[in-house]
Amino acid sequence: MGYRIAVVGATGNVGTEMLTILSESDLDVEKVYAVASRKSVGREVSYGDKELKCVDLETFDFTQVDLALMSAGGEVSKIWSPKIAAAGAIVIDNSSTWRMDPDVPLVVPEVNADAVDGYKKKGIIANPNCSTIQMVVALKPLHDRAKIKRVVVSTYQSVSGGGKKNMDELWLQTKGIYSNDQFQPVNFTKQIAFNVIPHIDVFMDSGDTKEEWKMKAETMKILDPKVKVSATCVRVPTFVGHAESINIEFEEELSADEARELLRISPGLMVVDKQEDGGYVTPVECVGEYATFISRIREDSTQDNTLNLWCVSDNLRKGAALNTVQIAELLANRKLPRNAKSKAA
Ligand code: 2RA
Repeated sequence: MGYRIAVVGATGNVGTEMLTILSESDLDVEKVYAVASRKSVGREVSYGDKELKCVDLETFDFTQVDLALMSAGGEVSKIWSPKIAAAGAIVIDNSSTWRMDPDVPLVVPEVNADAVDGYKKKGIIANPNCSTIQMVVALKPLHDRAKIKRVVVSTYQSVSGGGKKNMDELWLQTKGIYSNDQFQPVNFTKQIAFNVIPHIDVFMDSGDTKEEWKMKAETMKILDPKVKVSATCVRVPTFVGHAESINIEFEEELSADEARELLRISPGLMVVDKQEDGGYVTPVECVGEYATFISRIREDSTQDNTLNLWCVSDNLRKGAALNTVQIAELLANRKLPRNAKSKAA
């Protein structure tokens, strides 16, 4: 008997990706439910070559599923993830709500797969922030080889990270500029079309934004609490695909050549790195891909034991939906039992 899975937030950017990736996964799936808010009940969503009708989160019986893949926003997760766990299902939650809870594992399978066993505490596993996931997949093999002291990262984050409404606004602003229509930013603080905005999520007392704090705190929880991270997170006018410029200082010497060969053989990564026109990956090329791409690997001539690299990944896939399904696959490989509270267990 396969797993019965609820995708909660099935009509959002990440929810639709989770359904697609589930349909492509080797996971033994018996039944998938598309769960959404009341306003989307009855709406059809694609699950591979099938169509699923959305059912109502408020009335759905979660004792009939073994896993709930959540991407419905922080407020919904705060209320519903514990409720769903209490119904006996294991929740893999994409919001930031549970990530720093000491009783909730924060998991990137290529980095800290064994942490997934911590799900037994609260029945909840947290999926990290998209910009954190792609970075730690790249950092992990380098950290194991030469022990990372400090990371300085600048991100170039596509608007899809903020949901469909942001994608619609970029499109409208771009059209507005070409057609000389006047427009006022709605979801963004300033014009995003043909512009970049150094502000994602809210500002904190430190002067960092919460997105920058997430990259710091989550990397310490997933990879190593001793690794120092300084982040600047920027919204750029692309639709899908986050890019990052990463400067990494190591305890030990690590040449660019050695790093390149190490990354080339590491899980979840694809190295495209030639010092020539087009010898690197750009966000439009990562869309729909599972891999995190690494380019521009080079020594930092201004500081010993320090490398620079460029990291690009589909923020809706590895940054969210794919990592979530990979965590589900980890649980299945660990023979996760079916929901004991199901009537037909
Ligand atoms: C963003 N990382 O890009 C945040 C949330 N997905 O908007």
